[in-house]
Amino acid sequence: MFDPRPLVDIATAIGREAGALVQRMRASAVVSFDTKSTSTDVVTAADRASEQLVRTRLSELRPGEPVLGEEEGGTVVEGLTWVVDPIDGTVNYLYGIPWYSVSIAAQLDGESVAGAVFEPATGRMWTAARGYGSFLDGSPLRVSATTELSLSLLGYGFAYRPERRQRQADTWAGMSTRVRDMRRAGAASLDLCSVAAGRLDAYAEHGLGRWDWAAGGLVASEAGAVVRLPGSSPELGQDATFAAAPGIADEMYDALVESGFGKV
Ligand code: LIP
Repeated sequence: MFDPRPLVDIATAIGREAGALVQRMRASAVVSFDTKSTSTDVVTAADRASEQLVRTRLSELRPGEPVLGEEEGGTVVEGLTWVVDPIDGTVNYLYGIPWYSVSIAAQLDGESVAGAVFEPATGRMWTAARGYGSFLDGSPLRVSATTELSLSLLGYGFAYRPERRQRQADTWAGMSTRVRDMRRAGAASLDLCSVAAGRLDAYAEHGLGRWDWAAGGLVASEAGAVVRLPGSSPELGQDATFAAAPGIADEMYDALVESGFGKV
């Protein structure tokens, strides 16, 4: 039987190396930076250097295996593909908010089998291997036991494009009276890990890249979360990512649909 755990070890080791580089570079990397899809969608020299380090190390440790990365692109193939977000939460990184990660996943035929989400600012390491559970610094993770929607804490996000943000804001306004409270933390990989740890009861967002959810989605599902990845739930929207504790997953899903989440 295929054992993905050695792939977690590789993702963990490389994630730490890239995270150390990201931290070393921060003072200079945030002085001048480029933008991508909009003027608020930033990319720094640290994003690029981190992805280059990950690619170089993967070519040494796993020669010939393809890589899909946020900054240099790539494609997911049949067989094994490495999926990399060199800095997830780049705006947080730019502002010095210590909530960003280096996210590295291994996908088999497009499905995550191993993942590591490393927090350079704190040194925390989130890991998961399909069928073997998920962990924070080696301690097992389990989602919250929440069963009441009105007592749940919902994580969410916004796209970069202004015209979509207004529609998203309308949805989040509709949800605000149906849950305990809401958090917009700015790093999808860590939002998904937060669901795994019970720090959020649910999380939903549109428009994420595969690199944003590839590792964190596995951490969440291996901790017992109900996870719906882009393309799996048309009612939530073709590019929706959703994760929730099982006790509220159906109710949260329905509430999001009723609030118009599927139409943003
Ligand atoms: C970010 C995501 C976040 C989303 C941001 C952005 P990046 O990824 O982690 O959840 O709301 O718009 O996509 O760009 O920092 O890698």
